[in-house]
Amino acid sequence: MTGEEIFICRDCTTYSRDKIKCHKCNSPRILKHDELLSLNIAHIDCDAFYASVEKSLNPKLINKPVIVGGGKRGVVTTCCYIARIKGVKSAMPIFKAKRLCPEAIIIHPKMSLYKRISNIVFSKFNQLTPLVETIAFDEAYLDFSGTYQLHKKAPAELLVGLALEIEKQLGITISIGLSENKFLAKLASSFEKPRGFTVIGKSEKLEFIKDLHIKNIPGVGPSLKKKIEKNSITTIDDLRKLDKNILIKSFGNFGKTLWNMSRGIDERNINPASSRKSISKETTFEYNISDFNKLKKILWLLAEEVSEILKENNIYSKSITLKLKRNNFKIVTCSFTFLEPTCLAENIYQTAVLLLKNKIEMAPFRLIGLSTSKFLAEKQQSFTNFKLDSKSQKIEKTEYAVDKIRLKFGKEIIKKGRSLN
Ligand code: TTP
Ligand code: MG
Repeated sequence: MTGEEIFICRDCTTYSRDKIKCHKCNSPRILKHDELLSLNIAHIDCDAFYASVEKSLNPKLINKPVIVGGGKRGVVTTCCYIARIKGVKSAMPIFKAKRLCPEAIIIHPKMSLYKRISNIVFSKFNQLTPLVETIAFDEAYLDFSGTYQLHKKAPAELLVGLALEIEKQLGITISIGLSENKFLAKLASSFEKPRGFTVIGKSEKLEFIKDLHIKNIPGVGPSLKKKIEKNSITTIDDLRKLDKNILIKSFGNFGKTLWNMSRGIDERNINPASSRKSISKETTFEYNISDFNKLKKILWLLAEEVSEILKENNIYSKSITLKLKRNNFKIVTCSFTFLEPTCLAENIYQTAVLLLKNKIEMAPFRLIGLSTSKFLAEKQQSFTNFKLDSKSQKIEKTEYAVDKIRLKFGKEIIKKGRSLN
């Protein structure tokens, strides 16, 4: 190692004087590294996410093996680390999991609950940096470049505080990887799960990656893996020995990426979904349409598509715009600002119908489009004071229940009457 080692206590966030125990709280959980103050890219993944949420809501489950899954497909969606010790894994048939861990408590997934907790976790990410790239419900990249000016704290210190806050408020744990790019940060976060915090600095990155299998490189899927392995290349170190031009000749543009990654170089930026200005969907008709009910049906399909993208990206929209192209090719638009930001198809649809109603006398139309904009990464209320009126609650509950079923059985399994001909 080079430079001076920095120590941060992971239990009280103090800059410790001692690398073995915190001088303030005596905790042995000391984060230490000589590049701790200069690394900006973090990857965060919640530990056994669905199972941890279940445990956080039912203290009786805390020391028990918990499996989330079951249902028609009968597989393990995820399980806690106690069940993992017994060999239970995601995607394993439940009957097999029960054989390995007969005492396991099996819980059916509650997607809307996990989604809400995920929203709270992401709102905490967004308080630290605007550059948050959502990868999954429980996983994101965070870019802390430039945040020192805002917080007067190094990313490592902010991240230690974040992990403690999430544990205290939500009763779940996260694992953190901190490095100079996405590839290394992601490897780091998986290194000492659960409740891990791994730092990969410039000085040790080659040592860290050299023995890893090439499948750890982002973009190396099963078929590319086979192709690379044909040349007796299995580890990242094997790959690093290959000439750049040979890699480019064999793998095109991705050859350059492979050359870079094998040296721990990753040029990908962090892409926050909320930097998108708008999410739009539109349909051009074969024949012009004047019929209000027909147009409403199409609006519902568009609202569902837009809503799906919002939900996938964990974002809420404050504004909606209806676009109509008239018979004479002139485009008419009208917008509405929601009182409460939304990602629900039902809310988007109902508002779009009102907008359409105001413009229906301009029919026939050749095209209809829906666009949402002014995004927020959260719903503006905290989880605890989250109170919708009972009708809105019912809409939200129903929609998330439908999403959950579609996630499991495919989109076609449930269709609203209004979308059918
Ligand atoms: P993961 O982050 O892959 O898994 P995890 O959080 O349960 O465990 P860990 O990160 O500690 O290894 O996935 C996040 C959630 O996504 C998980 O809790 C359940 C869900 N999930 C599925 O629905 N299907 C799957 O195949 C997997 C792996 C996860
Ligand atoms: Mg996870």
